[in-house]
Amino acid sequence: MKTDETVVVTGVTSGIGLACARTLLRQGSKVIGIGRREDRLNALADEFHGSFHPLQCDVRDKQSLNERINELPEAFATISKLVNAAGLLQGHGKLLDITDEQIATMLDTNVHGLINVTRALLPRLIASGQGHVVNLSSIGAHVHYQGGHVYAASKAFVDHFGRCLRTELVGSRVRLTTIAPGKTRSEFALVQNEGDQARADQVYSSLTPLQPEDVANAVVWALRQPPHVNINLIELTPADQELSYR
Ligand code: 8X3
Repeated sequence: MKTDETVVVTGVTSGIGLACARTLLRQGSKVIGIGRREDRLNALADEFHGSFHPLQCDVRDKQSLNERINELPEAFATISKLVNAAGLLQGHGKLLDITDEQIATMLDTNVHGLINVTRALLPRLIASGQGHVVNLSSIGAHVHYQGGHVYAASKAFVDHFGRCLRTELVGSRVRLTTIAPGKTRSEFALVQNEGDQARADQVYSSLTPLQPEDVANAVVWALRQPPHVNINLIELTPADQELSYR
């Protein structure tokens, strides 16, 4: 399927963001990938030459983000879709067990970063006449569990921010979808555990986790609905993920 759309994907260098980018590129979309790791961005640009534009940037850095977006080459300047996939969890335990720095990193990335990218791109999405924002939230936004605190609440922000933004987008031809996945095997657990692979593996030891591609399928399905259909929310989890703490 060849499309003429250009999609911005944040968090594109790993996990769900990467799976979304790969699925969209294989379907013929052009993708602008926002991420911090230059080597991985360049590898994608080599693999999808001409269809993938690397935008090396930290979503927390609003000024640099806006500058880089304003410098986009003509072939990638008309943007109609945004997938906000950048997000992270850092640390373990109760609220007093995590550091100020971990709290700031999660809030700056999951909340401010998502706001920065959305505000930077919204004028282009509106101008396209076929805009769509897909925000990656989490099952953690819908259930409460011990140890959730800052991360889960940051994802509840994503959920509620999306619902409110959707009300002001009605009539603008910009649709908005929230995707709330459960445990998904990716570098997410490695980041949470500061690179400790054994501890990261434990996160998925009691179940068969979602793969990033499972979540990407939901994202792309929502994007591919006819223009009169807005998918508001998709919540998906591993079949064997415990939800009794709802
Ligand atoms: C993380 C998913 O199930 O670990 O977004 O809370 S879960």
